[in-house]
Amino acid sequence: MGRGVVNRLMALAAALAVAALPLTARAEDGYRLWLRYAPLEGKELARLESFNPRLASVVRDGMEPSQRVAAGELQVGLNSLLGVTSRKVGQNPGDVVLACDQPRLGDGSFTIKAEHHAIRIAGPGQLSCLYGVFALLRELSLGADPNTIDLAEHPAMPLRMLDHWDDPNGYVLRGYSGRSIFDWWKLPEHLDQRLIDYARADASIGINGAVVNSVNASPLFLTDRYIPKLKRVADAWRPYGIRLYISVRFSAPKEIGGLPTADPLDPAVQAWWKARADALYAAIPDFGGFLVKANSEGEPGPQDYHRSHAEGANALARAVGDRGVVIWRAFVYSAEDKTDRAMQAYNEFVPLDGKFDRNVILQVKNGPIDFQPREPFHPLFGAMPHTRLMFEGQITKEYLGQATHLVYLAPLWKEALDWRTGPDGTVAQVIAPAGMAGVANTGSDRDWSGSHFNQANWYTFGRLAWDPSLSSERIAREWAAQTFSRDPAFLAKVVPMMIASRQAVVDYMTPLGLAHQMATGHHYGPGPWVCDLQRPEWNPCYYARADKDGIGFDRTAKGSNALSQYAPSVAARWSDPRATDPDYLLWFHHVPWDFPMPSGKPLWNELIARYDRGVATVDAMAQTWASLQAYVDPERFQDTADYLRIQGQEARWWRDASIAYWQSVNHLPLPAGVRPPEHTLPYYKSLSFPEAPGQ
Ligand code: BDP
Repeated sequence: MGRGVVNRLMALAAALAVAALPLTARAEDGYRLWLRYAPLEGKELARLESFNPRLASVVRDGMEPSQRVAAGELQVGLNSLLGVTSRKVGQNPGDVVLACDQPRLGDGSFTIKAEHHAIRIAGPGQLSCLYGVFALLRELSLGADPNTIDLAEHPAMPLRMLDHWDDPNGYVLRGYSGRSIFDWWKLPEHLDQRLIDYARADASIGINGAVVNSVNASPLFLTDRYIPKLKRVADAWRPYGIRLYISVRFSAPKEIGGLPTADPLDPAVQAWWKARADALYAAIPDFGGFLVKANSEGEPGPQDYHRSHAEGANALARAVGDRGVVIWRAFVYSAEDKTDRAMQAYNEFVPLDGKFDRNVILQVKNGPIDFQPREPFHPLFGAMPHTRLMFEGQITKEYLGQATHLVYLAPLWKEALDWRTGPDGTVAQVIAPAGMAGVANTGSDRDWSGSHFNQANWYTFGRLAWDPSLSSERIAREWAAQTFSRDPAFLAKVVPMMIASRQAVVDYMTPLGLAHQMATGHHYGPGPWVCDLQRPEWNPCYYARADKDGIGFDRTAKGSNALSQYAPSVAARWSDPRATDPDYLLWFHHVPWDFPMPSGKPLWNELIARYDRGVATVDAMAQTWASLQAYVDPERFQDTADYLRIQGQEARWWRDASIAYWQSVNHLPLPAGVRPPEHTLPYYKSLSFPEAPGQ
C-alpha cells in the first residue's frame, strides 16, 4: 500500500472519529480563520506526499521562542495539509530547514528556496523563519509545488499595526463582533488563549504591532496597576513578533498624576511622562510606544495650553526616547472652525512639517473626512516631506454596513495607496518609512470579525501592509482559498464577487462622490435629511449640500478650495466637473440636477441608476453565493447567505430612503421605468435604532 493510500486511510479514520463528536464540535464556526490548512487533494497532495517532508527543525528545547513557534506551526500545517494527525516519514524525506540562527527578531525578511530535495527558509532573524513558515504554508495551501518554491520577501514598511478601539471594561467602540478580546479584569493572572490565537493570526499576515486600547483613551492604562497586565500580554506576544502599544490620554498627568496641569512644556509634566515611560520599559523592554488622539472630538490636547501639536507630540516623544515611537493622529477638526472639514487637518499640520522629533509619526486616515465608502486620498500624503506619515484605515466597517454587509476592503485601500500624490510618488511610497495601522475588527465572536467575510479585511490589511503592491484579486484569492475552498471553480466566482462588493456599497449608500449620509450616532442606515445636529459637520446635509438647484460640495476655488491642497497634477484631474471621474464628482463639485454625465444621462437619472446598480450587485452577490453551496460547509454557507439577505434588504432601504429624500428637495419626477421608493419619506425618517451595536 502506497503512503498516499495510508494517509488517506488515516484521514478517513480521523474524519470518522470527528463525525462521532457532537455536532457543535464539528461545526465550522470561523474561529480558525484563514489558518485551516485544509487537506490537499489530487495532484497537489501527490506532490507534497512525494516531497515527503521531514522537519529538519522540529520543536526542541533551547530553541528561540519564535523559532519554536515557527517549527510548531510548520508541523501542524504540514500534517494538516497532508491530511494526517501524526505521521512517520518514509525513506528519502525532503527536509524543511529553518535557517534563522540569529537570536534577534530582525525585520522578518525571508527567502524560501527548494534545493536538492530540501526547502530552506532563511533570513536575518527569528521573525524570518516565522514569516517564512506562514508564507510556505500559504503557498502549499494554494497548491504550489514544493519542489520549485522560490520566494524572497521583505516588508514594505516597518510598522504594520492594528489599533484596537477597546475600553478597559470590554466595550469596543465601533466594534461589531462582540466584546473586546482583552479581559483586563482577569489579567495578569489569566491570559485567554484567544490572545495567543490572535497573535498567531497576526503573525501569519505580517502584522507586528497592536495598540491595545481605544484612541479615546482611558488613563487607566498608564497606572501602575495596569503594568503587570500589559506585561503579561506583551510577553505572550513577543514570540509572534507583536509589539504592544497603548493609546494615552493627554490629560493623564492631571487625572492620575496629581499635577495641576498637562501643559507639555511644564517640566513636572515632562518628568511625569518620562517616569511613566520608564516604568513601562522596565516591565516591557520592547514596548512599542504611545498612540495619541489630541484636540479632536473633545479629547484633551496641547492646544488646551496654547501649545502646538508638535510641542505636544515632542514632549511625549522625549519621554519615550529612542526606545519607541509616538504616533500622533492627524484626525482633528474643530468645533469653532468654519473651514471645510476636509481641509482642517492639512491646515493644522502642514505648517508643522519638520517640527516633529524623529520618533514621532503622524497617523493620517486614508481620506480627509472619516472612513467613508469612497473618499479621495488625504491631501496630507505628499504634503509633509519632512515628517514620517503613517496610513490609518478602518477594518471595522463603521460606515460600510458594519457586521452584516459583505464589503471587501482591498479595493478601497488600494485606491488610496496607489494614488500618485504628485509627480514624485504614490501614497504607498510616502508611508514606506513608517507604516500602516488598521482599526481592528476583532472581538469575542467565535468568527472573530462579526462575519466570515469580514475576516478577509483583517487578512487584507496585513497583506497590504507587508506588500502594498499585491493586487486586490490576488489577496482575495489567497484568502478565499485558505478560508473556504481552493477549488478553481469556487474561486472563479467568489473572487469577482468580493471585488464587486466595494463599488456596490458606494453605489447603494453614497454614489457619485457623496459622503457621510449615515444616520446619527451609530452610522447605520441612511440619514441624508439630518441637518439639526449641534456641529455643522456632523450633519449629512453639510456634505451633500442638496437644494432644488443641485447637489454636491463645491471644493473648487469658487467654493472651499480644498482642491488647492493637492498637488497641481492631482487637482487638475478633479477641477473641471465635466472631466472629473463620476465617482468623485459630488465630492468636489456642486452641480445642477440636470448636469450631463459621461453616460449621457442627466445627473438625477445617473444618481438613481447608481443606487439601482448597487442593489443589483448585491442581488447578484446573493445569487453567486447561492451557487457556491457545494463548496462551503453548511454553517458558514448559511451565515453568509443570511447576511447577504440583510444586505439586500438594506441596500434597498438605502436606495429608497435616499431617493425619497432627494425628491423632496428637487421635486423632480422619477425617470420613466424607475421603481418608486417603497415607503414615504416620513416613514424613513421615523425609523430609529437605539440598540444598534457599536455606538
Ligand atoms: C470616527 C468614529 C469615532 C472615532 C473617530 C476617531 O465615529 O467614534 O472616535 O472616528 O477616529 O469614525 O477618533
